[in-house]
Amino acid sequence: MVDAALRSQVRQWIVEAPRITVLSGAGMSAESGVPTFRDALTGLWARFNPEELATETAFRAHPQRVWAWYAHRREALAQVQPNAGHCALAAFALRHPGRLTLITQNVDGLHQRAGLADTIALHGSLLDDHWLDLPRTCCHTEPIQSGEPPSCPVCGNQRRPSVVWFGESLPGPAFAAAEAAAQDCDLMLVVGTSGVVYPAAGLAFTAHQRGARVVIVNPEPSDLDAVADACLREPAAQCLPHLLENS
Ligand code: BV8
Repeated sequence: MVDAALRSQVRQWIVEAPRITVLSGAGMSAESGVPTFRDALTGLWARFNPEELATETAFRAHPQRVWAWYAHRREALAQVQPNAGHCALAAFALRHPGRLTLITQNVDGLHQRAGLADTIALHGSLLDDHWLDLPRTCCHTEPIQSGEPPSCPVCGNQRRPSVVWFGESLPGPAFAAAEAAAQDCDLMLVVGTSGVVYPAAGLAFTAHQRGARVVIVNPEPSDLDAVADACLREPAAQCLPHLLENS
């Protein structure tokens, strides 16, 4: 049930906020048909935890299994489009240049496809890959040998998805920009995240501690509810257009 009065209050907070930071997670893309991170473990991968697949150790131990999981998720992305929530955020950013900073934990590129080119992508991109080990001359000169995973035909160096795996540090510049956006904002919208994964989830605490209002958009409770000034129990693609359009 939509809380229209709370939604209207949040709309007013948005109008009044000179600087808005958005922190999005997998729920942002749920209505585009992209399974949330936890849901992405179905079928062949149902028996694994994300932490058992999304790590360098898992990739080195089972390169074909891990590569196949990412290839499966990548193929699914080819069929999906940004949803009304992605588009509402991009349209708002266009109407208010420099006022909205978007930080995403998602690796699906949908915010960027909706028009938010300067999205801070904390966990990299499912659409790109790079060398697992430091590339040698042969990795640059020889054609990549196809396979699961593709590899260098001379030294055997493997390609890996350009996502941040568990146990890997986030890209320094991206996380520094995200921390600054959390520290400097007047309002943080936390959309579609369980708040389980760090250091990304910690950004909501940073915003709260710096005195920003924190608004959560999530049909379910999350680990970040404790720092929220308001929780809108609605799906992102339904809620964000109401919050952002005509403002
Ligand atoms: C780090 C890319 C420093 C990969 C991802 C041991 C060693 C090292 C670190 C750790 C450790 N133990 C713990 C840690 C920290 C670890 C961590 O947080 N673990 C968790 C599991 C406890 N973090 C790390 O490892 C990070 N690095 O700490 O580096 C370091 C380095 C070396 C040594 C020591 C320290 C790296 C974390 C990045 C992991 N990579 N993605 C891939 O995609 O395969 S994270 C991955 O999980 C996703 O990208 C996403 O960010 C995250 C899942 O979170 P959500 O986005 O919230 O998704 P989820 O499915 O959980 O929730 C969806 C939500 O949406 C739900 O609440 C649901 O209700 C809601 N929803 C559903 N529908 C809708 C909706 N909301 C709105 N509208 C809807 N329609």
